[in-house]
Amino acid sequence: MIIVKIGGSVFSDKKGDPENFDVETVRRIAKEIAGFYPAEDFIIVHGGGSFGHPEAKRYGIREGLPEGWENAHRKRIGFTLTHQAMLRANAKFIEAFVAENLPAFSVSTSSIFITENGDVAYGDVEVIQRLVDLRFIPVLFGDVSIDLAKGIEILSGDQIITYLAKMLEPKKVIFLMDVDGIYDGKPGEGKLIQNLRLDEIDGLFERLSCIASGTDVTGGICNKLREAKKIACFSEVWFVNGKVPGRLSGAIRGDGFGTVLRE
Ligand code: ATP
Ligand code: IP8
Repeated sequence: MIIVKIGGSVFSDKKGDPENFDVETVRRIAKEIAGFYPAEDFIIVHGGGSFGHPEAKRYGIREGLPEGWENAHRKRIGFTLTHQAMLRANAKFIEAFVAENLPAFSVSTSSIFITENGDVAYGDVEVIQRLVDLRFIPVLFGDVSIDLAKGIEILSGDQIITYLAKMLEPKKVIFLMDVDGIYDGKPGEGKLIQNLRLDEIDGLFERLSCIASGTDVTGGICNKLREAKKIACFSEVWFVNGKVPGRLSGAIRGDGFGTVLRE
């Protein structure tokens, strides 16, 4: 089993118009996956990109559910609208995969996961495992979540993958990004790290100014690396450029260009 995270930066321009979707890139990613399916099982998780993030920010979903009817009511509406935006992104993914003759099946993240401060506290992976057993390709997504501590939260696609990797032990997790892999500085300034060992990650946190060993890192590449550090205990982790044709196939085969993180 291979889990592929399609980052928001790959399928949309996060700084562009709301709900922009790069259908050509997603069709090409689906085509690359079709080259390995059904010999290989896949689970897809996609990020929020220009769909979930603007709504989540507008309504301050990460602040949780406040006291007082009026404020809480506005947040409930925002919670619903953020989820609907993600459902629209997800529908576009399913359409693109089905157009490449892949049995992609939408699994609504917020219906099977409950978080505690953004990390998965409960997850029902039975449906996902059975879909895979039946040769479907489950497609999950970063989403809103019911949260045990804050009432409501955002569950990032990267956090979902950590939980799935722990429960399902895939042989590989592949993060598709809009850069060639993990750099030891800002992309464009730093050097691409092609081979990364688990015991080198804490040093990288410091170099990238993420807060030391990981508990307080926020967003972006730091959050991705924090999750990757956990995933690497269960599976090989690849970071490759999803915008460049062939890079995903290379990571699936194991001879790709990008960053590979091993224990
Ligand atoms: P999302 O989490 O919304 O789905 P994503 O998976 O595409 O998005 P981001 O959180 O946007 O990923 O993180 C990837 C971005 O991190 C890249 O676009 C890159 O520009 C930026 N970045 C910053 N520092 C680094 C670094 N040292 N190595 C690699 N990428 C970096
Ligand atoms: O882009 C965020 O998921 P991510 C999902 O994987 C929402 O972090 C709803 C903003």
